[in-house]
This record gives sequence, structure tokens and C-alpha cells, in this order.
Amino acid sequence: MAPRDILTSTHWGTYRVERSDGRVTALHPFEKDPDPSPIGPGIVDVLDGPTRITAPMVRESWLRDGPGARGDLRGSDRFVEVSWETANRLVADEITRVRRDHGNAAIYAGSYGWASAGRFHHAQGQLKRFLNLAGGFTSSVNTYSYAAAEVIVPHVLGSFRGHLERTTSWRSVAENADLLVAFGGVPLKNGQISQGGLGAHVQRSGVAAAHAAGVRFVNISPLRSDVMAAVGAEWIAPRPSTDAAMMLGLAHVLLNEDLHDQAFLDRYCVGFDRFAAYLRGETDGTPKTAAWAADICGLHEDALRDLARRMAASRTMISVSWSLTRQDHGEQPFWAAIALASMLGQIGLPGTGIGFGYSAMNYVGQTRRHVDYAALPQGRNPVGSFIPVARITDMLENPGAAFDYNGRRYTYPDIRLVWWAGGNPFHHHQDLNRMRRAWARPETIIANEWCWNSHARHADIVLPCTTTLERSDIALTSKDPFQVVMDAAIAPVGAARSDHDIFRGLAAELGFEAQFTENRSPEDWQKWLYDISRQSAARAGVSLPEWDRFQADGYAEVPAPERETVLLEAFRADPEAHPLATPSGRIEIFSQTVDGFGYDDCPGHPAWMEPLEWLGRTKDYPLHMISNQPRMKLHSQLDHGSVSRADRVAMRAPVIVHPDDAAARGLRDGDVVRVFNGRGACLAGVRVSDEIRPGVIQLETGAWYDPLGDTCVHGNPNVLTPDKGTSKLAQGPIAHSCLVEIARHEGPLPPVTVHGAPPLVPQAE
Ligand SMILES: Nc1nc2c(c(=O)[nH]1)N[C@H]1C(S)=C(S)[C@@H](COP(=O)(O)OP(=O)(O)OC[C@H]3O[C@@H](n4cnc5c(=O)[nH]c(N)nc54)[C@H](O)[C@@H]3O)O[C@H]1N2
Ligand SMILES: Nc1nc2c(c(=O)[nH]1)N[C@H]1C(S)=C(S)[C@@H](COP(=O)(O)OP(=O)(O)OC[C@H]3O[C@@H](n4cnc5c(=O)[nH]c(N)nc54)[C@H](O)[C@@H]3O)O[C@H]1N2
Ligand SMILES: [Mo]
Repeated sequence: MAPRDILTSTHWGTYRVERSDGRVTALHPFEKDPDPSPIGPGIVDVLDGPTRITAPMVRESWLRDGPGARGDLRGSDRFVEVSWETANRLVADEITRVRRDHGNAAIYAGSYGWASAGRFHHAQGQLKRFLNLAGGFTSSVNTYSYAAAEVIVPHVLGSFRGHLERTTSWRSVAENADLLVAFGGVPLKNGQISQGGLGAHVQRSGVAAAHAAGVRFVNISPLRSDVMAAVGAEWIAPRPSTDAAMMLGLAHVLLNEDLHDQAFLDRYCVGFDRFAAYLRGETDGTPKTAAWAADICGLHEDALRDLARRMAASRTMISVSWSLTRQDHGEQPFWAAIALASMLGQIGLPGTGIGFGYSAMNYVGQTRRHVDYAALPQGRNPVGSFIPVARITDMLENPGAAFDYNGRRYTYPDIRLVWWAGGNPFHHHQDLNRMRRAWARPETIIANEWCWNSHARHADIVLPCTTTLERSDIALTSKDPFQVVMDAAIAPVGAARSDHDIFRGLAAELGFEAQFTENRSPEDWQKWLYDISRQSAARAGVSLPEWDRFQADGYAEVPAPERETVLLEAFRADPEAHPLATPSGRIEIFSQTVDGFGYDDCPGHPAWMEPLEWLGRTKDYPLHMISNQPRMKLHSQLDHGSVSRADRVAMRAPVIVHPDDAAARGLRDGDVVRVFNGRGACLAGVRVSDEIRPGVIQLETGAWYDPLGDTCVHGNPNVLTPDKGTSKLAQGPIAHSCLVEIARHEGPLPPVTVHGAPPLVPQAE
């Protein structure tokens, strides 16, 4: 048999790797993928070159003066190259010092982030296993993606992730729905991605099949492009961050015109009466009529009335994009959508009800078998201290302060050492200028990174890691039918080591190497993970090939079950036999538990509360900025690569501006503008388009933070976004609630320098 091609798996697809003279020269789409993503090949030109970190690096002041030296210079100091021996000693001494003087809770290693595909070389898994053996660390809970949903939906439906993974399939929608009402659209740009790897992209065909079967799409979003043009969706563009009000207005029409399904509400829900009283205005004097909602949303009331009637007269699927949770009071749109879908009474029936974000990722709406694949055992973290993930700056600024979270009060720990492996806080966090000031406080910051992005530049000790193309692994994921072998295509670049090897070396320095590795090589571990996964698959009725066969074939495809996935089907069929994991066993339209927390920003039923920043109150900054997920990359990853760089305006991130807003400011296509508010500013390149609601601009995330004072010259929207929790309940990020102004940039254009290397101390010095 001829040797097979070299394969790799990424969060954006599977590729065949072409090599020449020990270098990767091209990535070719996997032949099983009908709709491959263009993102993958963007890695080829940056595997080596000026942005690659090829040796351990230590910030100059820190190396000279020790922990705590000149934290304010993080991001501008020079770096000194050191050997692995020196790096390991410095890190081991620092762990020992912090543990001895401050305890393990002083180490923050929530280390949020997407890292890379690969079951074994998962950066966070390796970091956490290592730190647990070293006595533990302060961790984080929930995600940036949908923290508000992760906390509220379990109170309402008993679980969030469990339901998300079982969102009703596209085929079921195509066969059974008439109308798909998509809050936040069905953005195909996002369906390129699936965490942990994917074989075949199915979102485009899912949308197309539903359209072909006669399903009509309603795109409720500030952006027309959030539903693909070919389906001819009706476009309703409310003001951003007003979805909860719109849903309440729709609910009021159903109630007022007796279009709601009382039998469903009686049998499957609790607390509708409390919600109905709020809708009628009995509790606050304000009926949530279509006119009331239309006024908040900046829409015509007839549009809402008409939509509500059509939803009641049709077999309707409501989709809520995850972006709705990343706003102030982000709990409310998901809760309100569940209440609205309950009033329509179609939850649990084929093709209708509610879906959590079609095309937010490739797996949403895909019928597949759920296998519990094994992960690297992380051991036990003896430290109980944690934060809701987006409270990082609050924690660094306020050691010892109290915070609320999901019904309880906790205290921020006093962090001395921060460690990130596989995430980029200078990408994901809000109000970066504020975060950068807080970032100056810890005594030491360690980063495992492969490229000189903003995260690596703001660390004290940089441990250079390999990319997936420089190590072998296996991509096993329950979110996709394809399980893929990841080959080591080339040798590690420079002195880079896999995260596993980095932690093995550190464990040796600290005297627990054998506990860390359990005397297994990376290949032994992978085979071990695979064998356990194979047994677990067998229990789920899935037959995976033996290890040698898997390696020889390069991938295995898990066949889809015959039956299409229908969310909450069993509950619908028999709510007594299959109750939800809520206190009542039913859908909690009113939650006694949440009500009992007594939060002023998250009452016991879905409600409208004015967001922190929105177009209903534009005193200083008149435009609403949407900072959504980027089209040509995943977050900040490969921002420096050819694919992302091709999608720029004057080397800056593109900002989409409506023609009216452009004209009012004398702006034209290709202009560089300053986008600013009271928190900071960034430069961006104008693209004028009428596919956006007037008064809204879109600046996608992902441009590497390149600060010049309080201005990011490259276009990272997170210098502008507010850093506040969604509510005391979930404390999620609110990146999508943000007002700004724009103006043409005057004077010479500052160069973008972040795609090179930071200043290094010459080796001889
Ligand atoms: N304004 C705004 N901000 C947002 C959002 C938004 O909508 N608007 N979205 C939020 C959301 S949903 C998310 S999920 C976050 C995403 O935020 P992150 O997940 O933090 O972003 P990534 O760029 O994926 O960061 C992954 C990092 O891991 C590194 N890496 C890759 N492979 C490896 C490896 O093998 N080992 C190590 N050690 N490192 C590796 C990459 O170089 C990169 O720096 O952003 C959030 N931020
Ligand atoms: N290409 C690509 N795909 C990705 C990612 C990526 O970085 N790149 N990231 C992945 C990750 S980690 C996640 S969590 C998911 C996130 O998936 P989503 O949360 O769905 O992603 P977004 O692009 O932030 O938002 C989707 C759309 O919601 C609209 N929107 C924003 N604010 C509002 C609002 O107030 N009301 C309404 N009705 N609509 C609004 C925006 O126009 C936006 O295009 O995407 C995943 N997919
Ligand atoms: Mo996310």
C-alpha cells in the first residue's frame, strides 16, 4: 500500500499537507469536505519567519530585577533569549516562591482560549494537569462565547450545553418548518468553525436545503449578510441589544390576540402567569405592546405584529445566535426566546421550536452520534478559588473584593502569577486599555505561545510552543463525525517544544516528572486516549477501527444515526417520564430560584432592561459598534497569515459603515478612520455598504492589538468595548453593547508593527 498523505486537523477543517525540503508548502482541502474553509492555508507563510518564537524569551527588566519588576513595561520592554535550562529554572523558582509566600490560589491559570485541535496536545489540558500536580491554581468558569446562556438556561431548561449539542437538525427543519426566525441570523462565516476539528462543512448545505424545501427565512440582525443572499431572507434590522424587547413585543401580540398555546404552557411550563402579568404591564405599569417594543427596537410596530401572527400561523423555528448573550443583560434574549417558543407551543416537535445558534459553529443542527471521547486526565485542583471568566480585570484590580455569581457571593483572590497557554486575553477581553493597566500588577506572567502576538508580547517569560504541524496527535471530537489523525509534518521550528514537552521539562525541574508523564511517551498517551475512546464509542454503538488501522487510514467517519435530532423530543412526548433537570421538571418561564437571588439586573422572568450602551441613549457617541467574529480567521489566530492579511483596508481591519453615516462624516471607501469612545480608540479601514442598519458599524474581532498610547493602530475593537458583567447572575462579557464615533484619521498613518518581532536584546549584550 502506498503511504498515505500527511493529514492535519484544525478548528476550521481537515487538510492534506504538502511538503518540500522539510517545510510545509501548501494545505489542500480534505476531499470529503463539500465546502472547505479558506482559513487553513493561512498558516503556511508564518510557520517560520519574523513572528515565530524560536527560543525561550524573558522580558529584560524581569530577568534583571526579578519578579514584579516594571510591570508597566509589559508590552514595550525588550526580550532576552535564554536556554531551556535557564527558562525552566526561572519558572520552577517562581512557582516555588509564589506557592511558599502566597499559596497556590495566587496562581491564575484559567487560561481561557481556543488553542488548537488535537486531543492530547491540548494546551490548557497540559497546563492544568501540570499545575494540579504543583498544588493547584485559581481557575475560571464559563466561556466568552455564551456565558449568560450557560448560567441562565440551566435554570430554565435544566441544561444548556446538553441541549445545544442536540439542536434540532437542519434536515428536520427542512422537512417540517415553514418559517425560520433567526435572531442574529445564520452567519455562514461562523459555520466554518468547530472546536476540536471537523471533516465536512454542512451549514451552507443545511441553509440551502431548508430554502429549497420552502422554509422562509427572517434575518433579524443589524447585518444583511447574516443570512446568505441566495435564500432571499426577509431582513429586519432592529437596534443592536434590543432583541429581548422585540421578543417581549412579539409575545404580547400572541397573548393579546389569543394566539398562544395555553395547553402547551399548562402541560410543559411553569410560571407563565407571572410572565403574562409582566407582559400586560400589571407589575410595572408598562404593557409590552408591539408599539412599545417597536419604539425601543427602532422598527415599525406593524412589522412586529405581522411577524408574531405569521409565527403563530406557521410551523416556526426560532434561532438565537450566541452573540445575543454577549451583551448587557445577555441572559434575557435567550430566556425570552424560550418563553416565546413556549407560547408558540412547538418545542419538541420536528423542525420547530427553538435552536441555539444555527451556524454559530458547524456542529449546530448536525445529526450525529454522541461519543464520550477521552481527554488527558487533569487530576484534581485542590484550590477552590475561581472567577467567572470575563471578570479577569476586576480580579487583578480588586484582590479581596466580593463579587456575585449565580446566587452566591465569592471573593477575588490576590493573584501574583498569571499563566496562559492556548488563549489570547489581548484578543478576547474587553476594554483592553484598562486590562493592560491591570496586567501590570501581577509579579509574573508566563505565556506558552508560538507567535509574537499581543499575548506573548505582554508576558515576562515566553515559552515557545510548536504548532500542530510540528507534532503528532489525534483529533477526536464528539462535535463532528470525522475523527482524524494529525501527522507531524515537519520538525519543530527552532527550539520550540510541544506544550507537553514544556511541562514535562518543568515537572522534571520540580521533581514530579514521573507523575506528570506516568512514564508514557506522547505516542503512548495518544494510543491510550484512543483505546479508551474506542471502548466508549463501542458502548454508544459506534465501531472505531483499531489504532493501526486508524493510523493507516488517516481518519474514521462515525456514521450518523438514522433518526434526525429533535431538541426536547422525549420531554415533549412524555414530560413525566422525561422531566427537565429544573426544580419543577418543566420549562421555567418564571424561576423561583432566580427570583430568590433578588438581583436587580436579573429578575425571576425574562424582562427588558436598558443595556449599558445602546442607540436609545446616544449622548456622546452616536454609533453602535458590532464587534462580531471575523470572516477570514478564528479570533486572533493566523491574523498575521496571508489569508487574513488579504482582507484588509490600508493594512487595517475593515470597518463596515452605512452610506448615510459615511456621507455625514465625509468618508469614502478605503479611508482610514479613528473609531473612538471614552475607553480608547483604534484605526480601521472603511468599507461603505448599505447592508448594515444606519447608525451601526461593524468592526470584526481578531486584529492583533498594536497600541500607540490608548490607540490600537491596527483595528482591535476590544479597546472600545465595555468590561462589565451581563448581570450578577452570569457575569458574562458584553462585547456587543458598545457606542462609538468615527472620524477620518488625519496626518501620517502609523505603521502596523505587531506583525513583526518585538525588540530583542542582541545576543552578545
Ligand atoms: N469584542 C469581542 N470580543 C470577543 C468576542 C466578540 O464577539 N467580540 N468573542 C469572544 C469569544 S466568543 C471567544 S471564544 C474569545 C476567543 O478568544 P481566544 O480563544 O483567546 O482567541 P484565540 O485567538 O483563538 O486564542 C488562542 C491562542 O492560542 C494560541 N495557540 C494555538 N495553538 C496553540 C498551542 O498548541 N499551544 C499554545 N500554548 N498556544 C496555542 C494561538 O496562537 C492564540 O494566541 O474571544 C472573545 N472576545
Ligand atoms: N469565521 C469564524 N467563525 C467563528 C469564530 C471566528 O472567530 N471566526 N468564532 C467561533 C466562536 S468561538 C463562537 S462563540 C461563535 C460565535 O457565534 P455568534 O455569537 O453567532 O457570532 P457573531 O459573529 O459575534 O454574531 C453573529 C451575528 O449576530 C449579529 N448581532 C450582533 N449583535 C446583535 C444584536 O444585538 N441583535 C441581533 N439580532 N443580532 C446581533 C451580528 O451581525 C453578527 O454577525 O462563532 C464561531 N465561529
Ligand atoms: Mo467563542
